[in-house]
Amino acid sequence: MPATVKTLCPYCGVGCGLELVQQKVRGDRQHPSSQGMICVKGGTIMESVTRDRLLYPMMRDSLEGEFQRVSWDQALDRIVERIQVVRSHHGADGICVYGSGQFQTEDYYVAQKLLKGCLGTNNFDANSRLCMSSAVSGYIASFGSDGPPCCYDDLEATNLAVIVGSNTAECHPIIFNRLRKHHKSRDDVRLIVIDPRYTPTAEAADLHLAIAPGSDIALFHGIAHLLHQWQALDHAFIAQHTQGWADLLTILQAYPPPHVANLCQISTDDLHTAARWWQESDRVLSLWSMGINQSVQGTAKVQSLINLHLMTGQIGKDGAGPFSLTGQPNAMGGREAGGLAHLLPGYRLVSNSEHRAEVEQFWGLPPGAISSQPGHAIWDMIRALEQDQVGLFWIAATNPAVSLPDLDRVNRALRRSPLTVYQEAYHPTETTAFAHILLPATQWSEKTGVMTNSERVVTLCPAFQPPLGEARDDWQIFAEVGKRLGYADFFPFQNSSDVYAEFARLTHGRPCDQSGISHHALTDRPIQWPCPAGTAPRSHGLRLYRDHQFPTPDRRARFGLAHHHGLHEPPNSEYPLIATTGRLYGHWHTMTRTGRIAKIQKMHPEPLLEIHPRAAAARQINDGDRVEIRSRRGKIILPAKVTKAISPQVVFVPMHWGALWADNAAANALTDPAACPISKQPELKACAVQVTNISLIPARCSGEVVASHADSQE
Ligand SMILES: Nc1nc2c(c(=O)[nH]1)N[C@H]1C(S)=C(S)[C@@H](COP(=O)(O)OP(=O)(O)OC[C@H]3O[C@@H](n4cnc5c(=O)[nH]c(N)nc54)[C@H](O)[C@@H]3O)O[C@H]1N2
Ligand SMILES: Nc1nc2c(c(=O)[nH]1)N[C@H]1C(S)=C(S)[C@@H](COP(=O)(O)OP(=O)(O)OC[C@H]3O[C@@H](n4cnc5c(=O)[nH]c(N)nc54)[C@H](O)[C@@H]3O)O[C@H]1N2
Ligand code: SF4
Ligand SMILES: [Mo]
Repeated sequence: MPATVKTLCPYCGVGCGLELVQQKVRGDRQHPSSQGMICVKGGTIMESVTRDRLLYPMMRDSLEGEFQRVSWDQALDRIVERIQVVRSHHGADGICVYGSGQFQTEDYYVAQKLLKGCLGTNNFDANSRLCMSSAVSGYIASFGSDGPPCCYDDLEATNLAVIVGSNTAECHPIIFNRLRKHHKSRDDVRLIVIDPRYTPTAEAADLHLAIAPGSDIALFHGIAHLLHQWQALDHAFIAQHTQGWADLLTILQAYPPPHVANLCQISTDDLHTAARWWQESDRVLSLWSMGINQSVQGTAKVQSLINLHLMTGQIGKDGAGPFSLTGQPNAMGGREAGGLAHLLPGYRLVSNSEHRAEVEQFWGLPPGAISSQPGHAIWDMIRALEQDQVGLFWIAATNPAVSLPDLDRVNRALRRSPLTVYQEAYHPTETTAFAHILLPATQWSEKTGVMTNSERVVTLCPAFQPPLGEARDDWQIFAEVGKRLGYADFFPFQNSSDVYAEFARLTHGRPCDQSGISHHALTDRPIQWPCPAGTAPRSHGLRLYRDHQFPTPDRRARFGLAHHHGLHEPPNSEYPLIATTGRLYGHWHTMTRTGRIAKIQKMHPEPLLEIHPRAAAARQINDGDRVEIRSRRGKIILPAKVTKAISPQVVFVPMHWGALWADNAAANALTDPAACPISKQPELKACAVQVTNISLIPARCSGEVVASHADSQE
């Protein structure tokens, strides 16, 4: 390993620069996004990277069989043979690939070329479907293109930060640090947090709106209603740069303050305060993540928030704008590379014939080679598995047996797959149980590639230690399969730098233009896009839409025109509480890394259920009692944490603990796969549940009693 290595933290979308000196991690002070700061996850990353790794390809004939070590040739031949059979018998749409925002951009790009180009199926989706998909569709619907318009310098330039459905303090800690420092140091800066839970983020707020889950659209429309009533709008901006205002105005009439206060379960005073602060602030920055995106109205929520910025001209200037906080380290790069079933590289759409033609020409494919049908989003893949329409299911860099909603149904669907390939870094994970072929992947630190963070800054992550065992880079595996299928000309890459160079050329002229970026240029410093070839690269401070020209046909932004619908599964007498799910500061997703780090295990030793004292008292639940949480789809058993940090009608379950880490604790045993019809992002933030204290049941016969209790509820 070289003496000092500069790279990017492979956890969250903040994208902090790391510096490794003799295997020790510290923040890279020169990185523009993080300025030397890191959190506990970045600081402990080196402790997990070599533990419990998948080292060799392995295969088995059935899910009941034992895995046998095989050579790469054997594994790849089996996959190639299968692809050929599926193509000739069912057509290429019988092949489904499910990837991840933890890929590097090069991995994503090569997979798109293989699937959407060579094979002619758009059935490539990623876990970003569960994460950023509503932000993508909201940006596209409002602005004409994906792309967060803001940058982190806005955190220090704003007068009012509105954090919506984001526990920034725990999930994007370094963004939160930058914002909190600015907030503390200035009297003219305010912070509003909108979240049903009183999170560590909410603790820092001047105003916390503990709205009822799923009521965000009502709140945004309520604020808009007041801004209109107070004549606090930017009429010039509305007239020159937007479309749909008259229709929105009609909708807003239906959201007078008392009605909104009732829908959101907040006081009209608090609603007035929020609107007043928006009116009084020169520069309003909104920051959002899963509390908005993971909803049956995800796209409409994003658009309703953007509406507020459009009607007050709060976009395209320092310290202002709607800013989605990206979850995974390279979900942004995935979007740029076209890594969802309806996208093509360079922020292009499968449904757009010009976009398809551009990509076909660039890849040297005949016209019509790229299918005009958007591929299966992940839940469509699950449905296709249920209907035996999938001949090959290929999962990479995600752990769907923990992270997808309605796990019981997912597990049954996965069992139907005739051949599942699982391309992973660790062994085992919960998903290993559903695989026939395991392919060992190199991960961060062992492969070179780029990642783009939430503010569009692209950072090079170099390999600084050798691959373990026989692990290969994800992009190499996809390229090798392409070559063996007879597409060698399409994969001429010697290394990932070649891959990136080709991808960067394909972004030329697009909103995410990075044709001026290369691995070589990134060895000096990170570069923010847009960066067209021939322009001077900048590492930070770029904002989109400064000229108020939006990438729609008439250059105008669109107002979102949706009413508040509420939850897909409202509470009732049988399931009276809303379970929401999310994250804790130390753990990362399904714990494949953080579960192996002692410091983090100590921080969060076990799963838990957060429940309000009133809801607990009504069920005779004391702190630490074992409780059963049951939804229409499944049940789990967790120790109760009785806390006022949550609304009485809501309980919170962390998403982290899958079957390998705790018995009966997976949040997704409960969750609802119902999804936003536009973004197809599921409602992971709310499902109706009942909660019962089972610690009163004597331990020695609890299993039996739990079972009979279960029966009586059905
Ligand atoms: N520590 C840690 N950090 C992470 C991750 C991790 O696993 N661990 N994962 C990364 C990834 S991929 C992602 S996507 C991000 C997620 O980052 P966040 O979105 O900040 O995290 P969550 O905990 O999923 O959910 C955020 C908040 O939404 C609130 N919420 C629930 N329902 C509603 C609602 O109806 N309206 C509103 N306004 N709020 C609601 C929840 O109470 C919760 O506090 O974090 C990233 N960073
Ligand atoms: N209930 C509920 N469910 C949720 C959420 C929620 O808030 N609530 N959030 C959703 C969101 S936003 C997300 S992003 C997902 C996250 O859920 P998952 O996608 O399941 O996330 P991880 O556990 O991070 O899984 C990533 C896997 O990739 C492996 N890996 C790491 N690097 C590499 C690599 O370079 N190559 C390969 N091949 N493998 C690698 C890791 O070992 C790990 O097993 O969960 C979603 N599910
Ligand atoms: S804030 Fe995110 S990117 Fe930064 S060190 Fe922590 S996990 Fe890594
Ligand atoms: Mo995410």
